[in-house]
Amino acid sequence: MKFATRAIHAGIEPDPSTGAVMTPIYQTSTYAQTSPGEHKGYEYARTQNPTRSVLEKNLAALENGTDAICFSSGLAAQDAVIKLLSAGDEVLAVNDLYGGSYRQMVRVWGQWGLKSRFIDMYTAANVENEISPATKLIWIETPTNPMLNIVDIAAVCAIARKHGILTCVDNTFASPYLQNPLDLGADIVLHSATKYIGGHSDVVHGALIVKDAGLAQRLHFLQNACGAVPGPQDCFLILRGIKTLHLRVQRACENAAVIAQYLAEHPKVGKVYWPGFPMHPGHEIAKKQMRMFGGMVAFDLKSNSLEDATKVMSSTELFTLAESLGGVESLIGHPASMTHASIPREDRLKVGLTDTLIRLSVGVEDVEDLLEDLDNALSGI
Ligand code: P1T
Repeated sequence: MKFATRAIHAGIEPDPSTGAVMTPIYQTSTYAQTSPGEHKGYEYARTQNPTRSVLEKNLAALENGTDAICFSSGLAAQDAVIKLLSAGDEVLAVNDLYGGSYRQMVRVWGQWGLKSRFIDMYTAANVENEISPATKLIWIETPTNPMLNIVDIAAVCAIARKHGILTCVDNTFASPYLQNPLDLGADIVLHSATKYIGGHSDVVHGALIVKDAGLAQRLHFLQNACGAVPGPQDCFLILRGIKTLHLRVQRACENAAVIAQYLAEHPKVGKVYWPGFPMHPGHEIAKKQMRMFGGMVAFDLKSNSLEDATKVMSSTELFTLAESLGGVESLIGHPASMTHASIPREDRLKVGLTDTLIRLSVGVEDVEDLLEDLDNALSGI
């Protein structure tokens, strides 16, 4: 089955008890047993919920995996992956990533004796040089948040495999429609389904997808033992969002391409970050591993003035100033003070994340209106 068909049908059957075509919201915390241990496969809703089970089957199919394990947020999903490790182990993570992912690794897991090192992964060979005997997990995010750098998933995962190191790819910025890391050799795919997968900015949700039975079993255990599970209503909303994932992401990518080009030609705009530009250092790899180049664009102003950047971010009308991304509506954000404020300034600057960088999550509105909105905002500085 092709992607669009899988998005709508994979794992989804009419409800066995009523024939309901749309998966019902099983709003229950427990299930009746006929005698102790005799039940219909469902015992307690932290462990299993039918709405969640349908979503997990669907997500596994979208990432070409065998199992998906859903969580109450993307960061709860990350928390479960890191719990596969032990004190003294080391995570090698890409040096440009969501600020909350960094914060959890450093400020939470650091206290439990886990070391995280943030390295340049844009040349795969560099990863091999950085591996130490303690390295047990390689953490890839691609495209990265917010600089839109590209990591060669196949090359880095091949290196990791040679050294017996687990790999996790945060595929949030691409979505399963654009990129499927398990096919490229990754062990675990992570999504903040809050973003493109949900697609409507109305739910916080996370998921892990794997294709190894042992890994699936360990992650299912952690999901149940630690308990950061999503509620059935949230699972329903994510299932509903997925039905249009391919249409939404396709349009967001088309709009982002037009906007990136417009920004690159604007006299007041400095550097524009978007992997679809042929001169982007990761362009060839992006072409190889992604279906399109994504709906995220970041840029600096030529003036590098915080006052100007603030004015632009405060004066758009269709682009709402807000954290998050991947919804149908366009958002504008200031990584230095919002999504990446928990990363030390000197580390942000090392990867080019300036105090004035502006990030766009391009939605699926009419691109002419989006261009006019940006044009109005830029003409005010
Ligand atoms: O917010 P949550 O569902 O817990 O997901 C965290 C997360 C994980 N990975 C990536 C790449 C992310 O971008 C995020 C969340 N990011 C934002 C809220 C943001 O505006 O960048």
